[in-house]
Amino acid sequence: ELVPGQAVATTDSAQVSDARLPPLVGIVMGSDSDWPTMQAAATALDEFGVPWEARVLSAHRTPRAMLEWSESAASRGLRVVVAGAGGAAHLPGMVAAATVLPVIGVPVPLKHLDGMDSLLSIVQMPAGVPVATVSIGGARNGGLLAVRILAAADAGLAARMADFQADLRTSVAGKDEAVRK
Ligand code: RP5
Repeated sequence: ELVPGQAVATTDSAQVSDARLPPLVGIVMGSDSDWPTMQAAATALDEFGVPWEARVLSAHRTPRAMLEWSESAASRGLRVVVAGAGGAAHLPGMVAAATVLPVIGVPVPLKHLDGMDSLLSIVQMPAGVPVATVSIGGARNGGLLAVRILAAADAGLAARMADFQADLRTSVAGKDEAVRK
């Protein structure tokens, strides 16, 4: 059974956070080696009860499958894509080229270049094809940004985001209290 938090096993594997709900967010990555980074996006979505699916689709190694998934994403009910890749990280941009959905790019750091290669590959998109790039390894923010995009048309989700932000304020206030003198 597909359970959130499990490693993505093959290029054909798919995961959903709740099999009863159709996924609203597609999490795609160029390799299963990206999953330890990308899992944070899934965790953030789970915290807000947003159903997601995850796929391994490579812009370079499985270009046709990547395009097929991207071109059908909106009609299948997805509303946002979080796409992560490392190195010559063309996946987020290629997905953005093949869908009308908003695409959030996550630069995955590899052992060389500290993820700067991934960042620059994702962030430097040509005019007309936007990818909203988060920080290197910033998959949690990628998930949270996806929640915010969905929350723009979902009052319940917006209220949960407001609660989340209030918790952040409380957390920082507690830390301030602990160290200030
Ligand atoms: C990229 O190459 C993937 O997104 C991954 O970050 C990187 C390394 O892939 P593997 O070594 O796991 O095949 O396309």
